[in-house]
Amino acid sequence: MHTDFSGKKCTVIGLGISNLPLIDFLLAHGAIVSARDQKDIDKDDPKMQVFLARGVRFQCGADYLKDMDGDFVFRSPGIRPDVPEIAAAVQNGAVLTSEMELFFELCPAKIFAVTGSDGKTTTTTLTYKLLEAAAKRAGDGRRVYVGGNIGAPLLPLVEQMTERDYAVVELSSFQLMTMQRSAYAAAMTNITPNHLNWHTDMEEYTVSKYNVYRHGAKRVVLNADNDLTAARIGTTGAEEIVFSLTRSAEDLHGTSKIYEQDGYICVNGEKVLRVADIKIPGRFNVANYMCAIGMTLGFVEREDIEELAKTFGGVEHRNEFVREVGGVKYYNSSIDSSPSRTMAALSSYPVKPILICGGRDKHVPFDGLASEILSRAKALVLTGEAKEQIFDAMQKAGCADFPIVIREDFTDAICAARDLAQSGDVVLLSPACTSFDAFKNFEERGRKFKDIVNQF
Ligand code: UMA
Repeated sequence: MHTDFSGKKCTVIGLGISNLPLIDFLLAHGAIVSARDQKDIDKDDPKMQVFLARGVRFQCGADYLKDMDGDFVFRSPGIRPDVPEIAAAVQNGAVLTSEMELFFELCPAKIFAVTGSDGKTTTTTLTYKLLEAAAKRAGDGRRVYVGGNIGAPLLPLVEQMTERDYAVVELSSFQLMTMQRSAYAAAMTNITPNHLNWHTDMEEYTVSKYNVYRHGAKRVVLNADNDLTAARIGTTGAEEIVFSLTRSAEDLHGTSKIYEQDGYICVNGEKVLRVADIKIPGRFNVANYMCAIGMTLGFVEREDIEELAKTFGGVEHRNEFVREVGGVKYYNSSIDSSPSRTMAALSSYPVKPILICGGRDKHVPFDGLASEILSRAKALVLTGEAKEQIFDAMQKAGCADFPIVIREDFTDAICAARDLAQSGDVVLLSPACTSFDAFKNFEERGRKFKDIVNQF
């Protein structure tokens, strides 16, 4: 892609986390920027005032996509590339791209990219932390960056990156769908049905994910336990590192093999990490460690992996260990805004947790969750808008003797969970609902939970 924006007309669609810093970047490189969003902008916002003063033209509301032209069109991840107005602009000669594609185009650092339906944020974070330990050990001033779908745009930092640095990027299928470049090392944690209200079908979703390596990745890390990622083994033309929670070394085929044997994660016959040393709970986190170890193979030392495993308490709001009080361990998994995520969280703990659930429902049935709660939780505390709905599902599932407490107030709900708990128990916030009935977002809900628990 041509990256000289001086005097070029650039249309930026979607004014969110990815694209606001992109506008700064384009303005700094002499572009003429038109910014569009279905939502109206707040003209009193100092950021918007700066943009207006610098000549950015805004087109918002119902007609925000109308009459699109220009040399470049940058879409937000959540906007499909084939909406008719974008297709028409491309037909008229515009280059369709995005903040992430421009980052890949310009980044001099070695890029390590992680995608997948589950576990990508944890795997991205582990990869980042391992490379950071490696950089520290090298002591030569190289820096490690982390961003992408994880929530931090990397484009604003690209001009300070050098060839010696590492950039670890989490990529979503939305971002990957139009990607024309690949990372140095690319991982797919797994591919299972997801975002099918955005993608036309499973095929489109899967092919988008494959874009993470298809444009020249040197190293590909693949999960041999998942059909759609295992299907790529032997086809990528890159160094293939395959990992599995269930298969033995003999049953794996790749340049390097990562598997579990005698309680250790092993790499090509060598014991690398004792599984019991991994502080974050859940079998899926063992797989996330395998994937991150594959991504960083040859870059990190065994001691760095062990140190991380023993100390890393998890990504904030994802099965995050908060503290232990009176022998009760409290975990915050406020990110779990759907029943399927709560079901996955419930299966992560060695003891049956006392579960705190509820919030605003996403019109997804709670029936499957209710039976999981009956078999995998010790007790249930309900709060938030959806509490009655979840309670109804529990009754349908046959909860006669199962302890359920309902509390209107979030703080009261957490106190009720504490009162139910005895030494050795786990209290888990995994709401199965969004936070929007009472909070700005899941982060605010998770922080509130931690504040309350820290006051116990
Ligand atoms: N908008 C439109 N028209 C549309 C859709 C959106 O005008 O059809 C506007 C919205 O009004 C909004 C703006 O576009 O003002 C941007 O919204 P956005 O949420 O689509 O994008 P960002 O704020 O830039 O956030 C994106 C990712 N969001 C999505 O992919 C939907 C964030 O991932 C990511 O952290 C961020 O870029 C930084 O890279 C979030 C996510 O939910 C966490 N990702 C999905 C996932 O992980 O499952 C893919």
